[in-house]
Amino acid sequence: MAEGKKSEHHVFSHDLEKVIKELGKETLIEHLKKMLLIRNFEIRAEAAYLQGKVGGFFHSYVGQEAVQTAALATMGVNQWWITSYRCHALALLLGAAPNDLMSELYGKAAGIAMGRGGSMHFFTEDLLGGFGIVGGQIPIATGAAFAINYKKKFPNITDVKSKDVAVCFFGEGAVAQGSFHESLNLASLWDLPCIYVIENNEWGMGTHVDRAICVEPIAERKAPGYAMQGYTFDGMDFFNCYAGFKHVFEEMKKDSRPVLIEVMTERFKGHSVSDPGLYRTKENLEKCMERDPLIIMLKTLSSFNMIDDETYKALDKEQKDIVLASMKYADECPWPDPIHLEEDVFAP
Ligand SMILES: Cc1ncc(C[n+]2csc(CCOP(=O)(O)OP(=O)(O)O)c2C)c(N)n1
Repeated sequence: MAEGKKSEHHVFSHDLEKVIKELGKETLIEHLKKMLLIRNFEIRAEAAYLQGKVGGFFHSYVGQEAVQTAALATMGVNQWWITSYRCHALALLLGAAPNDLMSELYGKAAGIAMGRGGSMHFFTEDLLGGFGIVGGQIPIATGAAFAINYKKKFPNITDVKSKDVAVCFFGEGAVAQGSFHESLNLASLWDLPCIYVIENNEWGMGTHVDRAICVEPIAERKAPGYAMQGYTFDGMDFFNCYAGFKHVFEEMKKDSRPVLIEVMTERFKGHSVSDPGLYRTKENLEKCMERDPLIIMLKTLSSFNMIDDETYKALDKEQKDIVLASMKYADECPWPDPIHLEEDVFAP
């Protein structure tokens, strides 16, 4: 990257003791359990893929667990949520049952999309979907934020839910798309309560961010161009993300101004299950894994005497068992009847 195009990130500064005190041991353990569920789900579903039980695409969220867990911990389920094809974690966090999600991956009738959507198309009542088109979810989140304001203006409209914000996750690869820039322009122009979250894991398939995006830090430098606030969070640290999302959420409830956040994170796996990641050195990956979000969470909670290694292992096993049970469930589920194949298809 040419000189001047890259400058230092200013990571949101947080008060760890304040976050620990605010959430308390019980709630923090619940969030740790969610991160462990995501990790176990991803690892075992990928193993099932390699055994030929799962078809289609498969993009793992391993390494990025702290980001969406912290966002949900701050804003709660009742917002509009939307993300890319890397969508398993968000569905789990929004309360989808592991059995239903695993069955979807297995292509079974009991799947959350009746086995017709697969890995990239998880959804719930509040999750507007996983999206396969890079940047495709950004205008949809912008529209959801528009609906939030519209409902406030016309409260008698009964078929639109009341929410505070729309939260849109996408990779740094999507920042080069026109849909990103058009959405930010409209969101700023119309004061739409949308939180745009760039999950910068440095790689868009095999392309490094330095070869794809013209300036860094992305949010800090691009947001002012749309008269928006831009932030950088440490995506490996649940506590930093929690404090950052909380700040943004509280500000947005006051002024309804959109916000752009760049979360610095790492994916520990290839882009998808079929990517051996040959563009990345083993040393680089090992270095990134030293900042595993689960280990950071464990170490932090241990330093506040909230957990010990034995308890952590027991929690991990508990979540692993939930996932193993979901695999057994999916295995035993019937296949969908082909007669349903064309149902719910809205394209003309
Ligand atoms: C419009 C469009 N162009 C290209 C692709 C192929 N593609 C799929 S994922 C991807 C990389 C996206 O990387 P990033 O946005 O950083 O997200 P990440 O996979 O790292 O989460 C590309 C180019 C696509 N799906 N959609």
